Amino acid sequence: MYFRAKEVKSEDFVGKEVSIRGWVHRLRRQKENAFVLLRDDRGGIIQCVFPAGKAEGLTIESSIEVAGIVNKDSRAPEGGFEIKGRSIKIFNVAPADYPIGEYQSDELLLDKRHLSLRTRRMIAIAKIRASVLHFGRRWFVENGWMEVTAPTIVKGAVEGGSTLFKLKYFDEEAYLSQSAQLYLEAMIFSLGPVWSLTPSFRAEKSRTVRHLAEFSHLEAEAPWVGLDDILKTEENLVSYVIQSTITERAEELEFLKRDVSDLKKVQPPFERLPYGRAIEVLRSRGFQVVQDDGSRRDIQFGDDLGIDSERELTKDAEKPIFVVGYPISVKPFYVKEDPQRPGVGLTADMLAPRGFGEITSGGQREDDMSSIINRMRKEGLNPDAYDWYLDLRKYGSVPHGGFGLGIERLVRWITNVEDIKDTVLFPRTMSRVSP
Ligand code: NSS
Repeated sequence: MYFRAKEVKSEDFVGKEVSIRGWVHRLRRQKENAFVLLRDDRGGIIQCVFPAGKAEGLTIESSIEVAGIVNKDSRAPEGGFEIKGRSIKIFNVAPADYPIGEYQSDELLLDKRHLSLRTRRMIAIAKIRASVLHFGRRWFVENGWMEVTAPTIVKGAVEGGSTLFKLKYFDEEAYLSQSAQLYLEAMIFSLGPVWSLTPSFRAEKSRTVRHLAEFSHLEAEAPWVGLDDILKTEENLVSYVIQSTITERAEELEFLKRDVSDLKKVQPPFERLPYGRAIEVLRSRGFQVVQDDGSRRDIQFGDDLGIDSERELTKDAEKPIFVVGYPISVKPFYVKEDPQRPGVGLTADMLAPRGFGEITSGGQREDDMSSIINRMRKEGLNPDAYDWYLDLRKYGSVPHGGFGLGIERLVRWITNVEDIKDTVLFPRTMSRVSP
């Protein structure tokens, strides 16, 4: 029987013989003894001490199996327990040129991500991400939502043509999906409230710390709901995921030096800030936008909110803020226009506090056939390309709505890492498709 480091670092194991498998994380030789920090396959670390002769030939990242007696010694790093090694079996001796050391450029760490994901920082982030996914799934299951899977090879744009990845699909042209939304909309008629976790693809031509070309998209859709129901779903889901994750991953968050006192305050309800009010706040602070020709002007009603305006709006906030009621002119064709306020969409983005910005976007969908066709035409889309989607407005259309949440955006906020590329093990961006 093999143990992991975490299990044997306990009073119960002191004096017992254990076997443990892993990799040489650090190595220090003295005249008499060799000190090996062994990293197991869940990133747990324990010191193993050998008579110097037994550790000969060992190198960083060599894979080993150690048998020995658990010993308590306050000098032992990583928690005051160690293994007095009796025997060591070497599976593979790694060459001495292991490229990941203590100080490396971010670019090198990305080029060698297949190896740098063995670092403690990446292990901690990966574990937090796993908890986010786990608790997200659990929230949906416990609240009566059904998990579904939508295709990722599609024929139509959801979020505008400029970020579509085109691909050759046998003799046709197809795209990588930007969102499962249109498919989820089809499913609510027979499956009720549904949700999915699928990769979404965006040919993002800008380099930012919050955009990926491929991201994990958590999406939900339900019949007979309005904007307010959707926002309640979002704030309940996000609060649950955060509270559960910071409890389960306290150790990892501490390793990352993430102060969780702010995150503890993330409980419903979140503020609803009307879009018009957001523009007033930004104007009162002299906020400007850069125009296409590079010149600047004051932000005004009708402008979309970009990264900088989101940062300005949330920099002092402790909890997320919903910006509600964007003009339909800055939102896609599917957003329902508020019948009481022409030009205003029944839609909201959730902005994470402290400048992290948008993590979800959702709202009520346009359920009227002629309105949605008009909106498609205004956006330059050909309604014929959406024939199956328009059938949903024809056969038993109902008020409905949903949202999409970017997992990496949420993990970035929870972990407080600067670059979204570090929230995913193998990031895809404009300049990176490998490893
Ligand atoms: O484009 S969104 O704002 N909205 C949609 O795709 C809807 N069709 C979702 C829906 O209602 N079912 O993207 C939703 C979220 C957004 O708030 C971000 O958190 C995330 O998806 N997102 C991204 N994350 C990382 N990288 C990129 N490029 C990205 N684009 C969106």
